Amino acid sequence: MGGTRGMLIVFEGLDRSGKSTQCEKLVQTLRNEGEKVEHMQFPNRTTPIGQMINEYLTGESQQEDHVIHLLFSANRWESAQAIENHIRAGTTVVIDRYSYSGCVYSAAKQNKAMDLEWCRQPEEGLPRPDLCLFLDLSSEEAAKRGGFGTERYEKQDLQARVRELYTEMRQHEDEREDIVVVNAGQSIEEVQCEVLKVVKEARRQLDTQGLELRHMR
Ligand code: ADP
Ligand code: FDM
Ligand code: MG
Repeated sequence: MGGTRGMLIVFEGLDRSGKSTQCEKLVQTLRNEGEKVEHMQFPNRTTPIGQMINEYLTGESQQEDHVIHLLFSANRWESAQAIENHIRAGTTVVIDRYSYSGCVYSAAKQNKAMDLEWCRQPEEGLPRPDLCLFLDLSSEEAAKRGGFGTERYEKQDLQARVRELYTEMRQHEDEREDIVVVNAGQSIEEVQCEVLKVVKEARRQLDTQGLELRHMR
């Protein structure tokens, strides 16, 4: 894979849909092909904001719903310039969760006016992924991969709403264009193979169109 700029590739999906597994594999595959690749994940729990998010997720602290939403977004903004710099320098950035998680998990709380549209606002201006691979798995199938952990959002009813909202989010024209649904119920190798095919096709399109890095709008 050549090209003048790096790609911005995001993995999304429910808990245990295989995001971390597939992120790792894609990063390795692309690196083996000689591509420069940066592997990131959100939340990035290493920054001061990320530590606040971590305490919230583990239940050590409480946050008002709007406040934690904005902290998750701020945690992406902290890395926005670094992401752009990598892409412009020809490094592909592969990210485990991004703005899509930011919107659907907050909107799933059903806190009055905090709908998808409200939740999306602070994301506007962030680097726009060239491709979002949505690893699609029912919450029942996900449950077979091990019980829920102890973090705040690992609850059946919330997960079910999150899955519906991921679908609803694809009504936004940019999201419809960027998100590719992959059946995450296949074997790890089959998912990996499909992911790679989709990534190569996106790379081809980007190269033929000479597309600049865009921003969320
Ligand atoms: P996520 O990051 O989306 O929460 P993980 O990649 O951590 O998901 O995977 C969750 C669990 O499911 C891990 O134990 C992993 O080994 C397993 N797993 C991942 N992909 C598959 C797959 N395609 N089929 C079966 N098990 C899988
Ligand atoms: N999450 C993640 C959000 O609620 N908003 C966000 O912006 C992001 C990036 O945090 F429950 C939620 C989604 C998930 C948790 O879990 C992070 P992992 O296991 O680190 O992906
Ligand atoms: Mg994970």
